Amino acid sequence: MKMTFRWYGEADDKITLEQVAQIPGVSGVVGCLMDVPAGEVWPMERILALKAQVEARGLALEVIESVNVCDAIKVGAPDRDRWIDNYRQTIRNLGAAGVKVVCYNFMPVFDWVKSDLDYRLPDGSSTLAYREADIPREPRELLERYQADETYELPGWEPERLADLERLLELYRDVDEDALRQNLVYFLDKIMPACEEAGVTMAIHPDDPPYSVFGLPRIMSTRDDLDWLCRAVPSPHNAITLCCGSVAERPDNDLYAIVEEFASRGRIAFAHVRNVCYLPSGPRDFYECAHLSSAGSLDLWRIVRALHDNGFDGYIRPDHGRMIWGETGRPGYGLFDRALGVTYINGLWEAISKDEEARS
Ligand SMILES: [Mn+2]
Repeated sequence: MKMTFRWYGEADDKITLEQVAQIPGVSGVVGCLMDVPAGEVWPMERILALKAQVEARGLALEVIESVNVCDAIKVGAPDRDRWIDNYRQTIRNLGAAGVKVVCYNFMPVFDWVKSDLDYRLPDGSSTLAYREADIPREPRELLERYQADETYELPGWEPERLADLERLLELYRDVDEDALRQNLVYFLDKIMPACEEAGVTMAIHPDDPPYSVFGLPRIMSTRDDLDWLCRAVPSPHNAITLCCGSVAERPDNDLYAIVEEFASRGRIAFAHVRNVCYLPSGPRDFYECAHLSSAGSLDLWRIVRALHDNGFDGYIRPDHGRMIWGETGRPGYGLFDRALGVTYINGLWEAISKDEEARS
């Protein structure tokens, strides 16, 4: 297990690399180039500059989140091969710089949906929440809500892309789940040889939330979806980002069984470990709580044990944290609560490992 921490880069993150390096037990940064538009090639010199910056702090740059897949590839547009060529070149560049895992998603239009970005908990902390009754009927209304506060800069919600919302929705009008599945396999089949050559593993992030929102197709929501993709593209370079929170946002997903199964099959390249707290207001309502098991609805000890006992040796990171201790910034991506998450997950891992050693 290699513990990492997501960092958006000097221009886009209030958190410094020095702060990340001071979190005990973090060996690497999950990096990205926020300003390269989806579809364009990530320039080699930019990747190397980021790597040098990260390594100067004693951290590794082996995971990227995300290299976004552009809409032309997702909808299977006539010119998609041109964009796939670009993606392939980005993979080659990243591999040459020592990157091992690329996290991406294949969700149409919205990378994630929440009803609240500033949901207040009784202890005064603030977090993200999803309350179905509060998700507007029209996607535009949700975006307006997000954009009302200009301090929110949300990954996956690039302003230029959002300005084009109507055009985007139109683009997906004839794309049903089957078409989206075919487009995903087409994309992966085309890039797998480059991944194999470059030593880069593609790790798909499950849908967040794991069901259709605004009538758009979703194809990475359940155990069977993950299984389908592993079989459709059997290369070991086609793998999963097991995001515990996203999977558990659908209570009929058996998260622990999914972690056990895909870890033992060697298909989890990257794990996002977090907790959620289900709300009584609706079967799909929840907020993102502290990582600690007793703070929410998930058993983090069971999750970490399922990874550990099934031979998981990939990258792991804490996921969204609350805003605590007066911190402000990118919703879900403050320093303090995620750092607590790192320490907690490392503690669980140490206890589980030493228990096993003591027994053997
Ligand atoms: Mn995640």
